[in-house]
Amino acid sequence: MEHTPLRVAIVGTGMIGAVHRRAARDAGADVVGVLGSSPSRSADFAERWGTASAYGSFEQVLADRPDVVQICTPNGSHHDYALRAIRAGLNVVCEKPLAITASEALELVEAVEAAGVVATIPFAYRYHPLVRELRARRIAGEFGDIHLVHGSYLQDWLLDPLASSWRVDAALGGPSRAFADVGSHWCDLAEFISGERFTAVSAVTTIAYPTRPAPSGPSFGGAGSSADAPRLEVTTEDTATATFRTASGGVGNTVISQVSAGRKNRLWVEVDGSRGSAVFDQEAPETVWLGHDRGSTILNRGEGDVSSDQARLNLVPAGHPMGYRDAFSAFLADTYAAVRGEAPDGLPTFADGLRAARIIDAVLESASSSSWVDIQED
Ligand code: INS
Repeated sequence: MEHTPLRVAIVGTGMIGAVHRRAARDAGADVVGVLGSSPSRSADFAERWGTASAYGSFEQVLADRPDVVQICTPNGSHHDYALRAIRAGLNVVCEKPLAITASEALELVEAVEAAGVVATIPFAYRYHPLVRELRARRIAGEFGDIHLVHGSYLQDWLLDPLASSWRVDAALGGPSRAFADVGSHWCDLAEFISGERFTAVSAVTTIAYPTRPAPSGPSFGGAGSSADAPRLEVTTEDTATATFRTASGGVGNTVISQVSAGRKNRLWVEVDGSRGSAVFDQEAPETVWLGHDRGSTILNRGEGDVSSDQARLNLVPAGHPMGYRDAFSAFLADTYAAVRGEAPDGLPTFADGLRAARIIDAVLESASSSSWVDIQED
């Protein structure tokens, strides 16, 4: 059915703001305005992105009454922007982490309930068709009882000791970096595919370099830095390893890093059960590995008995590669469907963002106390 396009405002013009803008258009929205870190940056991006409005302030965003506000600013500002938008009765998409503490994330969830708005978080990897295929097969019992969930999310952009950005500055990025930025994706995807719930964690974190150049450039975006820039003391982790207990008595394990040479977005989840195993690899999302009693097979997207959940997300015929951009726009399309009153299955909401914030808090607490920490439930 054709709908009148929803009016979307984008707050933040960095790398992820650009992803939101493109995906919003792919999902059929009208991107009506942009707020950057300064009026001139708003004007610059309004021209580049072809939006009608270049907002001078967040008040102007609220006054424009867009159908959805998409928040893509540094982590430390998410809570404030999201809360103001929710209290103004606007629907929100907010980047992860929702807030830099679990208690602030809980405040957002409560505000969403009070306001009755739609509020989602881009755990967009849930929208790869083969992720849905594995989830559907797990629900149908193909893998049996899940006793082990493991994998990693590895990047290398902070291997360079001169690399810096707001993400490295705890005042802007929050007390967790690698785990909040990409470990949160791993946990969400691992629980989504496996259906397991992590109940407690034992974590170790490390920092590769004690100082980095202080980030320069616009606080919403740029990764600028130089050798003679003032030094910033680094207090957030470059690596985290975490072992989890699962609700059904199994175990989970992940390795999270932003200092692993050659790794870009190596998000990888393996689920091992009593009847079979499965692997999803984000850098090769058109195939999954299946382990079974006869050995192993590679399943291509679109092949075999395609689940209805996979079929819904298969936008192009098998053999024409789909990927990150399609997953992101499918996530936004479901967000917009929810704004229109539908209830799409598997849509990541602020409740999932709170879940991630609680896991992040527990990881940091475990690492600093060298002990097992329970992950808070409702
Ligand atoms: C990654 C990736 C993730 C995003 C992270 C980023 O490169 O694009 O989807 O959430 O912030 O570091």
